[in-house]
Formats: sequence, C-alpha cells, structure tokens
Amino acid sequence: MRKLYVILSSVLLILSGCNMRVLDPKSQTAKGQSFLIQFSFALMMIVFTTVIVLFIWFVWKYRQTEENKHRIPEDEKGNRFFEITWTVLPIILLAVLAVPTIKITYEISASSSATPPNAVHIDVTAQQFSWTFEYQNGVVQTSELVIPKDRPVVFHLNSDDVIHSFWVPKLGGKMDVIPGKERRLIVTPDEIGTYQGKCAEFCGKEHSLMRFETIVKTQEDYKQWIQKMKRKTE
Ligand SMILES: [Cu+2]
Repeated sequence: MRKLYVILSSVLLILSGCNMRVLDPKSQTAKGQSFLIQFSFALMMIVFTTVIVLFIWFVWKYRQTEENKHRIPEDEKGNRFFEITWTVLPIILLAVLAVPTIKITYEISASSSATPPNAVHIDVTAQQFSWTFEYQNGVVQTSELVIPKDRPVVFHLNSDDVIHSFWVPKLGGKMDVIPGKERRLIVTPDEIGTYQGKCAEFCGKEHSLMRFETIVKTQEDYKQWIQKMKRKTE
C-alpha cells in the first residue's frame, strides 16, 4: 500500500510539469471546448449532489429505531408524480446539455460552406511518426506550426498511413486524422505564445515522439515569417 502511494504521488509530481492543459484555453475553439467541459461538469455536480443528499436523508429517515423495529411498511404500487418527475428531469437536463454541445461542435469542425473568408488554410499531414504543415503559398514545415493571432485557421487534416489525432490542448482538438478522408478543424487563437501539440491516438512504437510546437504570432509577424520562409524555398 505504501509502495503504491509513493508511485502515485511521484507520478503526480512528474505530471505537474506537463504543459498540456485543456482548461487553460488560448483560442476561441479551446474556450468553447473548455466551456463544454465545465458546463457538463456543473450539470453532473447538480445531479450528483441531489442524489447524495437524498441518499443520506433517506438512510437517516428510514433507519431502524426501537419504535419501527417490527413494523413492515405498506407496499407502494406506484407514484405518478415521482415517475413523471424522474423521467422528465433527465430529458430536460440532456436537452440543455445538447444545445451548446451541438452548436460548438459544428462551429469547430468547419465544413467547406461555413469557412470564414479571411481564414488561413493549412494542410496538415500526419504520418508515422511526424507531422507536416503545408501553407497556401507552398511553404512546408515539419514539427513546427506557425499561425497568426485573431484570424481563423482552418486545418485540413489528412493521414498518410494509420489513424492519428491532432491535438494542441490550449488551442483546441483533439480531432482524429483518418487516412482517405479529410477532416477540418477551425481554430482562432487569441493570445500569442508557444503551445505544445501532439498526436493523441496511439499509432505505433514511436507515437510519443509525434510532438510539435505551435507558435502563435501577431498578424504582422506571421506575414513576415511566411514571406521569409517562401524566399528560403525559392
Ligand atoms: Cu500518431
């Protein structure tokens, strides 16, 4: 038992160095996803608290005492009010949860018709065991992704081999990258900085090496960077 405790606490210590937090959003997409996590957690807590309070209350109320020790309660044949309540309440809760979930999910997986006109498009190709990022002007980068702040970025996700998953926790994702089928993820970063990204779907023995850095620059810096990279390739 002590051994287990030591192992678990050292794992926690190591993980605290992790910089891949979902609840520290730096883009519109990640904010939406983070909201969904917190919103569904809050709903769950309402249900959990209600159940626990009722449970404790009933255990207390119907405990055995000297007076009721030999009394057998009357058999209940049903209660329309309670039956309707516990059928309708979950339906309402699920409906409340469904509205923002569907809205946000559709917003971040941009279909071709709903792509914003000023968006930056980047072709992302996953392969065992690296990432390739191709920009509209032909610039190709591996292991480093550079994107502008306050502009929608549409990632066109493709895989060369097996299923991978594109994930930059602070910016959004994770979205499965499937061979033979392009998927899209739209992200609008709203803070400059460097964010870690990784493959989030086990894809082979070097899966853990499928990491990349995402650098969010100001629009001006991004423009200069993409022009500089273009000149390098010519
Ligand atoms: Cu992978």
